[in-house]
Amino acid sequence: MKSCVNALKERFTVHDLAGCADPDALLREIGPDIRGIAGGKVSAGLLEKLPKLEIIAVSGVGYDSVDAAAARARNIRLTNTPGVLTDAVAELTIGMMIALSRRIPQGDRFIRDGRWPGGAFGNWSELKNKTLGILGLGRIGREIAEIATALKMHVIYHGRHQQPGAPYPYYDTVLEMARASDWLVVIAPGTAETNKIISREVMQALGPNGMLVNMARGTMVDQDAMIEMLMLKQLGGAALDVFEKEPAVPEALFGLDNVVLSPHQGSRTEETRTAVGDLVVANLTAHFDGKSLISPIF
Ligand code: 8YV
Repeated sequence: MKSCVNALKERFTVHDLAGCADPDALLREIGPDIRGIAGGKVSAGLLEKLPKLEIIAVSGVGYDSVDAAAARARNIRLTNTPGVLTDAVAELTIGMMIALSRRIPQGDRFIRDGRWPGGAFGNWSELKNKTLGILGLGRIGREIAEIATALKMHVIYHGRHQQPGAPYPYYDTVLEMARASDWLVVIAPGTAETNKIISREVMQALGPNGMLVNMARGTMVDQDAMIEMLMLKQLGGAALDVFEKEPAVPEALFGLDNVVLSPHQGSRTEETRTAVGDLVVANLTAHFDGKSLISPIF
């Protein structure tokens, strides 16, 4: 975000590693002096080239792009941007659900392709009275639950722990929750623990009328099994904002009419990316001013 880079430049000497032609050459030159990172992918290999690194400020809520264990081992601080993107992601989630249940992108194509005069588009399904299983009742999950409740859906959830005071039935396993769900929204952190948590078995439990919505990380779904099941109509549909190896999206998905695709844009609004950038800058500034971090992971 331009406003974030400008704000950083006011206070720090900024180098654009992601946008430069020869990152290795730049790293050799400036790596030994770098004390902070704003956003980006941070591997253990990159960390080795940055001996003076003190802080990594991730521009998003998920920090799976950072080797957090390697950073922690060196006492490097890590921050993310919780809170400021909650509403944008929740809005898009509900938008993707309505788009899939009513086939909104497909209806748009139907008209553009001149197919309407040839016959009606068809009757689809609505969200009202359906059961929505939420995997991950964190900030975003709770916001989705509230909007879904207003849309007259019945919310249930699974996560690592039952949440005291949450007004929705809790399921001990994602499999049990999938059995009870018409819709399953994935909105938990992508970690080693949640890798492929949406397995073939879970999708079978969701079933031929079940709808899968992934707003978290592509790695959390068995993507090959999902594609096969969508093709065979063993899974009713999928609304996907994230994929296993972005920006590569399997072409097998392109021809499926029970799928809605989105290019990882949950938090991509001007308002939210500005707020995310502001929080990145605020964390870095706090650190180098010797003040408490605003949103530390550690
Ligand atoms: C970011 C996200 O765009 O916050 C997250 O976890 O997925 C998105 O908001 C992404 O992490 C890239 O920075």
